Amino acid sequence: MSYNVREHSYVVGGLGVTGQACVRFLLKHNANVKAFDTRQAVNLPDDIEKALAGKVTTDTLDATYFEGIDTLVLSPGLSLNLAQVKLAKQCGVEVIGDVELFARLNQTLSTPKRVVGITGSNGKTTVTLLVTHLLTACGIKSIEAGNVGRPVLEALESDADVVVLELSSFQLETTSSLVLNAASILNISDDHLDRHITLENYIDAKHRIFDNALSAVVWRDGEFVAPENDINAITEYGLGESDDGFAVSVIDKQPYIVFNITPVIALADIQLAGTHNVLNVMAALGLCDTLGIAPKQAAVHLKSFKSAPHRCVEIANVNQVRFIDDSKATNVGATIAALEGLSPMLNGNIILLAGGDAKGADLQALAPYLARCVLHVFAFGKDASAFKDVFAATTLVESLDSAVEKACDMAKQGDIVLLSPACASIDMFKNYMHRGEVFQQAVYRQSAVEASI
Ligand code: UMA
Ligand code: ADP
Repeated sequence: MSYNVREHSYVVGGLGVTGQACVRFLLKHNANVKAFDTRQAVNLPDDIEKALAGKVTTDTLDATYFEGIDTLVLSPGLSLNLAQVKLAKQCGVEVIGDVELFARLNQTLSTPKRVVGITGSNGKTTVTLLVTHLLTACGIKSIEAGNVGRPVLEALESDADVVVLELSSFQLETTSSLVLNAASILNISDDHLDRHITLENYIDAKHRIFDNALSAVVWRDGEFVAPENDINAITEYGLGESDDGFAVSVIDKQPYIVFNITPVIALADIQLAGTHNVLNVMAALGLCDTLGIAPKQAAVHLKSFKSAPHRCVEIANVNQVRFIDDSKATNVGATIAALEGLSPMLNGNIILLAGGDAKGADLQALAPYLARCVLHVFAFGKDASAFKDVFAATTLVESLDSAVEKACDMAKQGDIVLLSPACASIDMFKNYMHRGEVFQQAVYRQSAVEASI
């Protein structure tokens, strides 16, 4: 396949991390580029400011803007329903994302990079980092990219042989020819319904990952995660028993992950907490297997994997009350996983701190899990009141600081104070990292007060 950026004229839509990486890449390869951003004030680094001098528009666009342009590279944060995008299409401009650009350019390389694609509502970053770690530890040059934070065009220019690509539904919407050596939809639960409107649209976007996939790794018990197109090589995994693929079997009274009946690793030797992480490990081992690394060989390196922050991490233990930062739980599915994962080791109750922007999701699915192990919810942010509708023992608070203070007053020995908001952070914080840091500071302040009493 031939694709040469010099033969095209581009508009880059949106100048965040993705847009900036696209501009850098396209200019470096002598393409014709201009850009728009829907925000009146965009903070651009000096190199982009200089390179695009006079070529950044933040005003309304009209058809003359797209004269001589054949491709709009759209950032994932911008909806396909945006007026600027509709206008581009009316002007005959093709709308793609940076992942599609990567896909086309990768096929022009003399040795295309092998690519693993990972999507799902939860666990994408964990599995992406895990696969990268395991492949690297087994001697394969690998790099993580995509939604995990590194724009994919940077990975194209790296010396890695394998790109492990975390793909959001937004990135998949603008991708059509990505050839993946292995692909997986880890799970599906309500998320991003403010953009996709229906669960069906969200699922359709996720399933684009399988369009040109050579093999798939599929959670046996997951809803909506199996490919609907013809993919010959499928590896299944799940927490039950099975003779095929990955399963959990009890051997000498100890539960093990097994692959085609052969023991791979004892669950007790997996340091990542919670049953959802057992599934993540199986998905990662399955993806590595499709690249020629046998599960047993990869599993040896699980213990040197360091989990990313803000994902069910204990940040303090004060007077036998554990404080857990799960700020990355930005949807209902992730909070359910945290409650399910933590309840087996509970000696008391969970006090849950939650809230923010629910992104149009129905919180009702949380109700049975809250009823099972949660003593009280302190809810904050835009959709705080929705928690009251699903759990009576909910108090609305003004801030996360206040939630921590009230939770500390209530907590007894053996309890867990869990920040697992089930919502996006953007209404009150810069991002989920910022929310996690505010939580940590509030906990440390509070524990200093308690220590001085
Ligand atoms: N924005 C505008 N107008 C513009 C451009 C952006 O209002 O013209 C707003 C968007 O609506 C959004 C924000 O700015 O609120 C960022 O959008 P963006 O497209 O510029 O985002 P990038 O900085 O390019 O970062 C994107 C991913 N962000 C989104 O999809 C929102 C990053 O994933 C990803 O790491 C990065 O590309 C590199 O591939 C972040 C994310 O939150 C972690 N992803 C969502 C999630 O995981 O739930 C999908
Ligand atoms: P993503 O990149 O899809 O947001 P992360 O690995 O960053 O996924 O984890 C996000 C949140 O989801 C965390 O709160 C984490 O504890 C939870 N989580 C991780 N893996 C799973 C899974 N397989 N099922 C449900 N929740 C999960």
